[in-house]
Amino acid sequence: MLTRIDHIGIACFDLDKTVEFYRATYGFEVFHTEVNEEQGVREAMLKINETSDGGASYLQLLEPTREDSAVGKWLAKNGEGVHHIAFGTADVDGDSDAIRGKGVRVLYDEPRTGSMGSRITFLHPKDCHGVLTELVTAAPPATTDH
Ligand code: V0V
Ligand code: CO
Repeated sequence: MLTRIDHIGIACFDLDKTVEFYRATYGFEVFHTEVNEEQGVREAMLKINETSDGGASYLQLLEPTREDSAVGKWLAKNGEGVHHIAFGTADVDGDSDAIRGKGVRVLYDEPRTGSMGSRITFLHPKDCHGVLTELVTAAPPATTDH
């Protein structure tokens, strides 16, 4: 079951400048940054709010690490802007299977690694009225040994 907006993915040419815009304009601070080589992105997560299912909603600012990545290709064609929307679920495997069963193309056979150790998959934008749609299951909270 999809229970929240996990994030909105925004493609940008210059991550540092875009982060600074969101800080200076809205007061949003960076919660997390990482490079995801498989996806070809350098990203910053800005937490907007916590949600009632224990998760949170973020803006995900994305700068391509290579021109032939999904975000690199999209930027070259469209310029900066909203690239995808991501729904949060506790069960990305079950929800992808159910959605695939409705005839929507799910891009990965098995979910891959996303931001902050999450597991992610994508639905083809041509099957979703022009919206590249991601499904995310957040990593379980870190446990300690004591
Ligand atoms: C492409 N199209 C889009 C789109 N990207 N439409 C809406 N939103 C987008 N973001 C349209 C494009 O205009 C074309 O339509 C058609 O799809 C085929 O696009 P293409 O330029 O030929 O590109 P493809 O087919 O090589 O790749 C498109 C897909 C690719 C969606 C398959 O971008 C992909 O695999 N995306 C999933 C991975 C991804 O986006 N990773 C970056 C975020 P016309 O012109 O034919 O009508 S990583 C992330 O979110 C992480 C790590 C996270 O959340 O944790
Ligand atoms: Co994303």
